[in-house]
Amino acid sequence: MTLNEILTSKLNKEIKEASDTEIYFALLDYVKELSATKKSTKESKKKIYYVSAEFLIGKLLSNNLINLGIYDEVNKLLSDNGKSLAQIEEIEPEPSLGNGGLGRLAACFLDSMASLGLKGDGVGINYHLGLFKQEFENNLQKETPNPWIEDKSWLNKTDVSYPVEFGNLKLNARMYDIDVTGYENGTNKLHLFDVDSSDESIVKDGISFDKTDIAKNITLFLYPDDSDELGRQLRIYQEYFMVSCGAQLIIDECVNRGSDLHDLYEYAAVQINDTHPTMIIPELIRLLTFKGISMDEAIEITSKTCAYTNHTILAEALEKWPMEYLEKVVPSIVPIIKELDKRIKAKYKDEKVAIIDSNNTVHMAHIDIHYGYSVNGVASLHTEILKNSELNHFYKLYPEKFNNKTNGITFRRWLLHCNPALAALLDESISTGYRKDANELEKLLKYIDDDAFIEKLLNVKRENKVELCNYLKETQGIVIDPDSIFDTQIKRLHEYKRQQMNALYVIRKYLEIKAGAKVDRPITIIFGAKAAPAYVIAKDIIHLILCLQELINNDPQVSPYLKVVMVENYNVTMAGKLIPATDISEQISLASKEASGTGNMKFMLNGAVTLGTEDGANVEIHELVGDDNIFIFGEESETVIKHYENADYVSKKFYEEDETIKKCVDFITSKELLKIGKKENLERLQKELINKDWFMTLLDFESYCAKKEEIYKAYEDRKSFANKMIVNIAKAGYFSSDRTIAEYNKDIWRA
Ligand code: 26V
Repeated sequence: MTLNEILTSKLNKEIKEASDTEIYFALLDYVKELSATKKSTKESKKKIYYVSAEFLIGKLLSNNLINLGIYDEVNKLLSDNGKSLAQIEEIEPEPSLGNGGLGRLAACFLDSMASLGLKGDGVGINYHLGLFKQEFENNLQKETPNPWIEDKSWLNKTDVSYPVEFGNLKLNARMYDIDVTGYENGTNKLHLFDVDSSDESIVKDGISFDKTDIAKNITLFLYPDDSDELGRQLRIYQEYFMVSCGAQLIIDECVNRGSDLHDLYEYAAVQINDTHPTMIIPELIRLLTFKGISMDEAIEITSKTCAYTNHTILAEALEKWPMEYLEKVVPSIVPIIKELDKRIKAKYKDEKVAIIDSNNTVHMAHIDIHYGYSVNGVASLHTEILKNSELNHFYKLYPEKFNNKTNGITFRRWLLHCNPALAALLDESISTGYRKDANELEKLLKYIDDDAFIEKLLNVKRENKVELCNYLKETQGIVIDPDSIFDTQIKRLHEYKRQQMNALYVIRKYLEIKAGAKVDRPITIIFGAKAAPAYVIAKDIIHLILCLQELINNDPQVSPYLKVVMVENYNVTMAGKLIPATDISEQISLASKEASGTGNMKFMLNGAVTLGTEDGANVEIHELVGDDNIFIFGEESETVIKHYENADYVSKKFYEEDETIKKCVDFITSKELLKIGKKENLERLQKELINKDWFMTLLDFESYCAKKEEIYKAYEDRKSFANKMIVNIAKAGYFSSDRTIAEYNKDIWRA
């Protein structure tokens, strides 16, 4: 049957006569049928289980069409019939099953495992409402539920179900599967566990709900508010729910494939994505002993099966649970955690490596490090910091466990899908080999100084900017100039990522323009960020940015030269539109704090030039592109770490001694801003910057502003800037998640 016949028969009418919604559901159906026919190419004994509380998969239709090799055909058929695939994509709801980088990484990894033909499935939770939807009201963030599951969706209900027992209740879990299509390769699965008793109707007033009704709420939201005790306990319920289902599934599947469980590690490699799935270790041990295996052996088997990835060194993000919570919620694994701790205490006297500390608090990462066979960081600087400072006590015990796996991104979504114009230019210039082997992007280097190529590349960028302008105008009523410089910072709102530093630059520029300074070319500073609902200062920073947007964009003296745009509800879909249109990629975290970053890689691949600190994977980007093709500023990680050790950074000194800093910080509570914003929020943020500034914004502010002026100036030499774009694209191949996954498989999983 031809594609036309298939769709027509599913629609029961001609494509011309069908609505976009009907076509969307017909394609959904067709893609699901087609992906079910694809088998993993590599027939190995071992299967990888990537266990993660987050899979930020984003919309799937176009990506699946690309991976199944039918995107162009579908696109053409639709346009021949007067329909637009882009329009149809708008109908698909975005599943927001992650917070940011960690969840998106998991999604890229699933794509790469399938694309490399590895047998590797994801295990997670089927959050009905995912991460909240962000709305702006009175220049403040408001959270509302974000439903994504429809009668017909990518989810396939299965008959697989497992009991999960908590302290005070027993739930019956059901498995749902989403197909993960590989790029011209086999299909794997993302297994998402759920309960039939989940009840969205208990959500009232924004995103608040009864946190005690576990049977109804356990799969409602991603990370419910953990600022209170009930929220934190609900998180333990969710985590145990996920890993208990995962462990039961792994054991069942391995037995079905021939394991006698004594050799489980030959059949399964379990990758623990941050500490959220850590309880899979005691749970596997519990289940193995339940099957008659001795405690000693169960521990050994589990340790040879599980590997841990660390994604942050921020102390507040490393999970620690009071023993009394675990006793209440997951009593069946408490004796095992105590046994694991007892063995460590018998071996090592150092309190710092204990699992249960003297306050009776359980350190989840310590379980992973002692009882997993691999510990990896996500960029080379991050891994070095883990080895030399954060986890040094453990590194001394187990040097052989520590390894680095620099993050990557899937080029299917972050190039082929989000930037078809650039992909077409690459096809025409270096042929299509880079689609399978990202290192072939280096062939682009021969176009340096090639005027004809440069013109085409700049045209692609300009087309993408125009497209973004149209989209923002239509969807958010925001008007921006495609001939301005697009300078973009999109990522979760966190003080360490320092959106506040960018906002202070905006203030500085605003004051300069007000005072008569000339700007060579208009600048558009774009932000996109969600703040955790209980993270007060992060929400204050959003408030400041929104107030600046209102002030500046309505000031006829300034707005022709400077615009601020804060996009609402920044998500994967929005990232796919912003990144291809961006000129300057803001990666300005305080050195040592951003484990890797992956947005930095997406921007580079799409021809944006980085303005950043020597942090996370920026360091590796810098090494690859060289000094001329990146704009680096700020204190280095070693200096920053010393400041923390000596507790000698005093932000107030910078505020008092530097006139410009003082002027910018004072402006936060100027009469102009107080007319627009809320005094309480703006004052709180200002005080935080003057008296605390834990992430040293004022320390780097001067060098940041100087670099920003330098990159804006460099932009004016269009040819030389285009050469920088070329080098960035050409060197991005290293950051393909196919490379990352190949390394995980070679060094850790060996599947
Ligand atoms: C979590 C939390 C939760 C409590 C409040 C403070 C806080 C701060 C940070 C986090 C991050 C948790 C882990 C995480 O998402 N890490 C990110 O992982 C990405 C993929 O490896 C990496 O690129 C990012 O640099 C890293 O921040």
